[in-house]
Amino acid sequence: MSEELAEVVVLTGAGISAESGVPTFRGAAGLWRTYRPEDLATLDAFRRDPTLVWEWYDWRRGLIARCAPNAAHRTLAEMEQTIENFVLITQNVDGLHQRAGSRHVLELHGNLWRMRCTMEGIVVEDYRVPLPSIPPRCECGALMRPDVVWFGESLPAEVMSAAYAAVQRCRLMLVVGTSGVVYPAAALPQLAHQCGAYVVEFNVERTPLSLYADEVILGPAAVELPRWWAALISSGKFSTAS
Ligand code: BJW
Repeated sequence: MSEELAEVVVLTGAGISAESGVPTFRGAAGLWRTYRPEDLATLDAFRRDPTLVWEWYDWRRGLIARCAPNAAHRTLAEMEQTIENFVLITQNVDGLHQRAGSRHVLELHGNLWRMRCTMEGIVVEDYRVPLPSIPPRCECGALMRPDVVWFGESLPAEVMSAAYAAVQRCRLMLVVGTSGVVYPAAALPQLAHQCGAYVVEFNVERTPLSLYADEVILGPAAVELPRWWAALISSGKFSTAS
């Protein structure tokens, strides 16, 4: 592997799953056009109406269960196999990176295929669609909640510190399909830029993160990311035999 690619970090957002059929949050067809985040994606909302919140998550789980990973997810899985020091950080909760074959994924905002006991904190995986009863309850009788990070909640500390460490030492950062407005995830590309990494953004439009990008590649991630990776391999800068 060439020295330039010694440390590669990728940050993904909802846009990478758009061509799989998973709705993004913002933009014309985004979830937040139809649903208010304060009604569905905060702890207060859950305390007020856990049934409503779970119905929404159950609907999303059903939708995502019918979606398959696309060429961009598969490209990142291939990159993980090929690049020795490769770190994939995602804001997505859909699990499509893992279904594409990525083994090590730093999930900043959790995963909607897991639920957590509101009393004991026990986390369980649950792939049932639809859920047999809403809201689901733990064996201890307490309410379960989706194991995701809502607005106003802290991101998992260990995941966040692993992400910061990787970003600070990386030489190349790819930023794929995120609007770059949700913090602290949105601060990572700027940090990479400040630490001297080469930052490449993939999005269908420019974002606030474009300021920190050395290259902005406009177009659908499922087309542009595989194309970029194929060009890199064929440029000879990078050998898959390494
Ligand atoms: C394509 C494409 C294609 C389309 N190809 N591209 C600093 C400044 C301001 C505010 C804050 C701040 N620090 C913290 C805050 C508050 C808040 C925040 O950021 N608010 C802003 C929105 C104003 N942050 C938080 O509350 C976070 N917690 C926190 O900071 O804790 C610390 C703390 C705790 C207690 C007290 C005090 C401090 C938590 C944030 C949690 C976000 N949760 C969600 C929901 C997850 C669960 C679920 O899914 O239900 O995470 S919100 C939602 O946004 C989801 C996403 O992961 C996240 C980011 O969205 P993303 O991925 O960027 O998607 P979109 O839709 O926004 O963009 C899609 C992009 O794709 C677009 O650019 C398209 O153009 C592009 N695209 N098709 C390529 N085919």
